[in-house]
Amino acid sequence: MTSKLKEMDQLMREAENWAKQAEQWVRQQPLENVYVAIAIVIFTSVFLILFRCFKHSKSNTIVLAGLSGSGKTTLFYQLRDGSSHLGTVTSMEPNIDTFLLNSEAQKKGKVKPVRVVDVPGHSRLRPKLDEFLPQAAGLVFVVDALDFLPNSRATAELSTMNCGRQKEFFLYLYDILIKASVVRKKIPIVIVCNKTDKVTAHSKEFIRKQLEKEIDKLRTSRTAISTADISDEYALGVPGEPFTFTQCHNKVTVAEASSLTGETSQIEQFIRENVKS
Ligand SMILES: Nc1nc2c(ncn2[C@@H]2O[C@H](COP(=O)(O)OP(=O)(O)O)[C@@H](O)[C@H]2O)c(=O)[nH]1
Ligand SMILES: [Mg+2]
Repeated sequence: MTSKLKEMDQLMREAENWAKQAEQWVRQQPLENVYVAIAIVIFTSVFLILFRCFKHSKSNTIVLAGLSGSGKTTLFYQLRDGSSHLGTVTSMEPNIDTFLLNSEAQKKGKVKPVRVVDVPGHSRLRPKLDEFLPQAAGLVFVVDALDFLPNSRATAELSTMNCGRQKEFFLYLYDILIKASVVRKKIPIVIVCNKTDKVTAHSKEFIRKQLEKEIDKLRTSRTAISTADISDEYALGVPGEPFTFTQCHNKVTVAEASSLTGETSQIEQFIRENVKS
């Protein structure tokens, strides 16, 4: 016991010695050096504090987008409650809630809650998307894999109304991909081929290829009109090469899901990759 006390005493004395030597050294320094040292300490502290704040403010918002009827609201409830709340009506206001993913409910305290925004697909409400995109850690673009008929023969046979819907659909995705808020912040996007519980649903590979083809067409026709001078839009892909999602500055992946039956693991994985605990 006494030896421990002695050790402590010795240590204290050494520390005092060190402090005295440091004080002497500081006194010998020209005043400017001391000021510089103080400035460095203040600067570093401010930097560290800001860094911490920035780290904490990392977004946990996931935005759900896509045409109405693709299954966004069903997905929203599936992620939150693990059930589909059958019979959802067409929403006119975004559904917003912050929650633990239902599949992670038992990990309470270990995982970060996710803020999910379900933006209605109605064309009049699309500007709402611009409100939420700047805060997004990721965007889930829901595609109705049942209602997907993009090949030219089928399109030719479609009624004009359906044809318009297809066009609207491609334009919606295209407009998101060229948005400055998406490209500059490199917001990761997952294109979800939904409703795969039905056997007639198209595969994600098929949908990916068709989307790339249609976006390629839009890209050529659109850049011919605007000379890409519009400041809040970015040109897509590599000039002279057929468009693929891998050319995007942000990560664009394709996944499959059935929000009705709760097969949403690929979406949950995307969310967890982008909303870190
Ligand atoms: N078979 C099937 N139907 C679905 C699926 N997800 C949604 N639906 C149906 O598609 C319709 C539109 O869904 P909703 O979530 O309201 O779409 P939203 O307009 O994008 O919000 C509803 O009748 C849903 O029951 C799915 O994964 N499989
Ligand atoms: Mg909805």
